[in-house]
Amino acid sequence: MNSFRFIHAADLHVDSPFRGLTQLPEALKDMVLQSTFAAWERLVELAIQADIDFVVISGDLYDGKDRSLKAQWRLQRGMERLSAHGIPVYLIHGNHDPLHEDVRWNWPEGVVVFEADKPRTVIACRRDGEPAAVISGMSYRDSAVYDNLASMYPDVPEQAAEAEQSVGREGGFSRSSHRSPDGRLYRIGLLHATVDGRAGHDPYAPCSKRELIEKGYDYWALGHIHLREVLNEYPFIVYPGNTQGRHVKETGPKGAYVVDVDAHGHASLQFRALDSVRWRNEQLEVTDLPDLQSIMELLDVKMNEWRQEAEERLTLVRLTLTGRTALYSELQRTLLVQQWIESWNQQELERLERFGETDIVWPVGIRSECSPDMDVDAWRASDSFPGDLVRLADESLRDAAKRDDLLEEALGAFRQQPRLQQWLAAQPDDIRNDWLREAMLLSLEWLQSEVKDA
Ligand SMILES: [Mn+2]
Repeated sequence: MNSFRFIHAADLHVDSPFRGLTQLPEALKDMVLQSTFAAWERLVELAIQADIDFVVISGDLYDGKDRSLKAQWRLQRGMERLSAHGIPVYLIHGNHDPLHEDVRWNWPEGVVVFEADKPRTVIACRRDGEPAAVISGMSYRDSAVYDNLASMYPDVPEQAAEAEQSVGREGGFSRSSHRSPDGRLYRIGLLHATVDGRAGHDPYAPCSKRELIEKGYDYWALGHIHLREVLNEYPFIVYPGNTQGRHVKETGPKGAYVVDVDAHGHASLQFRALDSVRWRNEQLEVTDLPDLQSIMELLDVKMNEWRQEAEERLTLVRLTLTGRTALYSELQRTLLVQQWIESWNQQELERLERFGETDIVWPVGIRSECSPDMDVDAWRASDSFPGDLVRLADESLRDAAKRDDLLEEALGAFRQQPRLQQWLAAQPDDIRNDWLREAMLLSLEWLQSEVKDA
């Protein structure tokens, strides 16, 4: 077997619209909107700098079925750079960018798009023309594919590749594709699929890990699940994750794998970050903090820590304050969180606008899940008025109709105001639950202090 090096990427989602970032200042919104394009350009740069033999992309290059021209054009420019450097790209289309008749596009020489009718198999060569791998792949024709595609992939891909060559289908750049010295080629399967079912993901092209292992391939280059994960080694079954996080549930570094395969078929994977905007979802424990000043200090310290970790990138962070604190009602009353955000954001805008810094850390939501410093469970178990209050709140949190009745009663005064009424009606369940829980805790805290004072 010949040693070689390739990049495995998936789920580029170029030109993602990033809806729901209306609160962001324009300059930051621009950085976010550019980020999926930027990740692609970094991928191209990485392929050129790291002396890659070829690139594989396992679906969802575009975010939408009707790819924007802008997205196609930026991909085209990158493909041209790779082509000029003699680096072929093997790609399939997934559920976000199915390969239907209206989206034909002429890529430069060296770009191989696997069709949607059935799996195809090609031989990928090193840049010196030596054969390296045999690659099977298949695109989606529609945005929902429920067939097990993996089961259709050839069991002996070398034979399938030979058959395709005999009818003139060649992969990458046309090169002499004689066999490697020991007649063995590294087997790669490009597949956009859900392996072993995943909660919260469309079960497209379902298959099992066991089945992929038994297929006899060396490396399953998967796409679809945006969370990076190596499901198995020998054979490798790999989700590289998306190249750029698109919302607060896609946290942490995002990028692609550089895979080195040696002459014995041993692979080593190296993750390389390609993102320019990084998402975080962080909980801050405030239990032991003595006063409001120390909470603000903690917020500042953490934000600056995340700035360091992001290495020049923009960080968008969702913050949740947690823990039991004697400062509970003070936190609510002073609107500390809002006041801290205003001063933090002011500082960040200044860094961006006056000094042109890009390593901005911006809160995209902050909430408090703190509870007062008291034993709610003890009250819950007690035969008392506060006990009734806790149990009523529990019950209403389980029963949405009951909860809404309570809120309706408490917030009745706002109904006179059409816009307020509209806003109230639009609030989702989790916000309503927060209100109810907070009302219960504040009442409980007040009741408890009354008892103490008496
Ligand atoms: Mn995707």
